[in-house]
Amino acid sequence: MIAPDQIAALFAEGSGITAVLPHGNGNVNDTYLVHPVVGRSFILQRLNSAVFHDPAAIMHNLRIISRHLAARCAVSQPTPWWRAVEPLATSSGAGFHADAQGGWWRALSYIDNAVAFDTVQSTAHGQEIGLALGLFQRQLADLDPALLYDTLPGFHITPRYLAEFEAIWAAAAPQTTPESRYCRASIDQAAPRIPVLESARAEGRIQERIIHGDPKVANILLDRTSGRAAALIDLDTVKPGLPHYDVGDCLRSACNPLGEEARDPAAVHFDLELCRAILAGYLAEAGSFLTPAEIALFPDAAWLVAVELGLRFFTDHLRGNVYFKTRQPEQNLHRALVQFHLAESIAKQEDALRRLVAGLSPGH
Ligand code: GN1
Ligand code: MG
Repeated sequence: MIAPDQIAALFAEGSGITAVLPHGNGNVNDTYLVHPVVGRSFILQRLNSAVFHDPAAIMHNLRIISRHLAARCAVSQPTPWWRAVEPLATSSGAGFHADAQGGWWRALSYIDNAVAFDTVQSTAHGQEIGLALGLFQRQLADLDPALLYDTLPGFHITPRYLAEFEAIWAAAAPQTTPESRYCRASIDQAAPRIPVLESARAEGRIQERIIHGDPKVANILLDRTSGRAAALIDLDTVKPGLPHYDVGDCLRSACNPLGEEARDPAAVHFDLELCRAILAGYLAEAGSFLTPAEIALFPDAAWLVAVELGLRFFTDHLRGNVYFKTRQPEQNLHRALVQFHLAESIAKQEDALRRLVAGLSPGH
């Protein structure tokens, strides 16, 4: 594979490179932090071409989104810590670099003095996570969706993942391990409720807005000094969609204190107090544009996105790990177990979760 050091130089405006370090734990793209001899550090990424097929569309969206966020901040800077990621061109002005092996590379501004975690560290952290998501959605609420390409058609349409899973399951060798059986049983149990959001959309009860698509804890930066929300990163899936997929993804990630790679999946649980902090932070920003009917579906969204991600991991396991990066062959099965246990924990606490959401609804 082509060394990232060679590519880094193309974005470094003629400067030499001091270091190129692997950065973060993303499951899709390869990410590096680059320190040039002269100038600011930046992020270098090789896009996963098995996932993203149109790097020019991705870079186009990124330019539109970062320009819009910067314009919103110029009119009204929401907090002193809030910043936006910007795409960086190569020294010859290109948006991305295609290497000789078909890899696509791009560079992004590095938000310095900021930090992200894989799990929520405190209720204050939870509140900032929620606030960041609400702020991001609010700042993009007036961006014309027609300006954005759909970088990943079908992303976050849960019934589509169920259909894909069933097709792969039917073609796969019989699965007999207790882990696979638990996943299969979880899916069977979840199936009747899987259309919950898509039905609400079809009936006109909820509407599309511009969403982030991947607001997991690790994609939300905090200012190191103040601990306050600094930025959302990983903007490749920003596009029109149901805000519930954002809320659900954020909750399924942030209310799971043991994390996505929990050693013991059966111990995974959904933490209601973290959920309260996250939604309080989120609604402080997003409460201004969401309707009560939208908010009432947040409990369903948390459960649904855990199921959806479980389906995606389990399907990828059955397919031979072609989408999510893995370090061990059983890793996607393990990740699926974590999400299905999380969904089970959410379902068990459903009444309390509904009361919590009702109590936080603006105007309650
Ligand atoms: C992937 O790229 P990363 O690691 O932030 C995935 C998300 C999943 C997440 C689970 C484009 O996100 O949908 O929720 O893994 N991104 C894509 O960790 O599929
Ligand atoms: Mg990503």
